[in-house]
Amino acid sequence: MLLIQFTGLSGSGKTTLAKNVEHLLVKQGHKVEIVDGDIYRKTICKDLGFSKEDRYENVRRLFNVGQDFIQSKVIVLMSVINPYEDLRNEISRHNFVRTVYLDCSLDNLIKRDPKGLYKKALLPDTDSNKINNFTGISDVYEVPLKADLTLKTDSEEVSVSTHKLYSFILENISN
Ligand code: GGZ
Repeated sequence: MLLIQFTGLSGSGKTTLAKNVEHLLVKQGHKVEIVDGDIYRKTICKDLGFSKEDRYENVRRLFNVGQDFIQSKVIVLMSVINPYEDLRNEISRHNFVRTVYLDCSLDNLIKRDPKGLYKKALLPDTDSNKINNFTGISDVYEVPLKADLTLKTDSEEVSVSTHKLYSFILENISN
């Protein structure tokens, strides 16, 4: 049983790494489910925004979804920003949970900005374009104090982070 709770800023590589390790694990015959905040926010979490209360509710709902998959021996990759230390600790009290921190500097994220979200948080074209409460810019991100694995996604190749995560998962799967 294993549920990985990712934590990291928007654009830090959560979805990419989750998809890469999913591919490797499935090739080895494992069952894997990615529980991605960006996707579930369009379905069971579509009533939620980005206030502290809503983020707590979002992460808790996704954790519940993840727990259902865990029962059927699926490795769960919970791909969410997950910005609060308290909530991460609440989740990591379960013995099948591991916390993986994707550490990428804000400078780098602002430079990369593939979806243009940082621009909309910092320098929107119009007021109506502005993203408020954007994690790392106008909302808090609490750096994890005790992640089980930290991946420096701004200084190492994607393939290196992928293999570190893959090895970590294989070491941590239990029945
Ligand atoms: C942070 C936001 C925001 C704000 C929209 N703050 O990188 P993405 O775009 O594709 O994924 C991010 C996603 C964050 O949802 P989570 O469910 O992971 O957040 S949390 O764990 O804090 O509940 C980002 C996009 O939504 N997005 N507005 N204001 N990210």
